[in-house]
Amino acid sequence: THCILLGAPVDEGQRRPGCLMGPAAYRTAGLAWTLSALGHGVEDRGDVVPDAPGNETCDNPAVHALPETIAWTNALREATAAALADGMPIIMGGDHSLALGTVAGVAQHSASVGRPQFVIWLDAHSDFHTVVSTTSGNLHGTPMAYAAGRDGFDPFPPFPAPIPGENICMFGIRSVDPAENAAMQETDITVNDMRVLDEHGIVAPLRAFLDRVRAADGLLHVSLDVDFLDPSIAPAVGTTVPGGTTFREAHLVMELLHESGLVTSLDLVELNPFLDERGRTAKLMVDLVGSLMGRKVFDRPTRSYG
Ligand code: DIR
Ligand code: MN
Ligand code: MN
Ligand code: MN
Repeated sequence: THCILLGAPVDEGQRRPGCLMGPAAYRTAGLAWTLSALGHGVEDRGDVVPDAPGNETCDNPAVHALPETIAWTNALREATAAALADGMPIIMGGDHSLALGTVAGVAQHSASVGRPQFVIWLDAHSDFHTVVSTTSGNLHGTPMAYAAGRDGFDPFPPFPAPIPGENICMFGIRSVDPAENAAMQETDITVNDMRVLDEHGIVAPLRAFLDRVRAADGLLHVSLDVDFLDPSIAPAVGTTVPGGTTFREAHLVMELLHESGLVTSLDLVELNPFLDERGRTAKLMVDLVGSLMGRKVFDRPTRSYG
């Protein structure tokens, strides 16, 4: 696989500074080296640079950094679509608002090649707010709703080709606000919350979704939020939620995704390297990418997570 690294130092989608250091942390933790050691080609296109923000406004006074987020959305949509034409984009975030742009970029590419788009959302949160419904005002809580074509995104550019609910699968969910929950009930999105994973494990729910992607010859975008993982193994994220996936559950997700051969793009989001020590969470995220890209249990280098 030709892997294309895109830095997305987006920090405006929430209010705890530090996600802007994410791309540097992934580079420092050896993401490129990990991919080349697995036999992949690696091209680091550097950090995406947005245009200067405009002066857009909206009716919800809670909303934070709207013009900056729109500027990132436009820049990341174009960078992701361009990278998909050349290989497999791996977006090194940055907070999750970057997915407003990356998922739109995949949608643009998907329309141009005539293949349906699928998304797997690995997150504690459903990120299904709109600009209108968000009470925190943090736009990192909105990208899944934008991609699903919900109303309430003025003055964002229209999402290129809204993704049908059947093509969206959420995994690891355990924190959903009431307005998000109400809106999700109206969709066909598959929500594999932690309760589902407790009961059925990772394998059956994930295989069921991957079978649908394969049958449709779809493009599969993976959006991996650090808080998908339990905070005990991945503390470097601003919005920790107890009861997340374990080390082995997370690697198993990645291994199954690799075996499927279906993944065409990847977001790594919400890492705040300022919140832990010695790059522990960054290193874990890089190792998870290793599993996603073909590393087997017996290939894993010995490494301390302390
Ligand atoms: C909460 C938290 N639902 C909000 N969201 C996210 O602010 O809208 N935290 N995505 O990571
Ligand atoms: Mn998220
Ligand atoms: Mn989250
Ligand atoms: Mn938030």
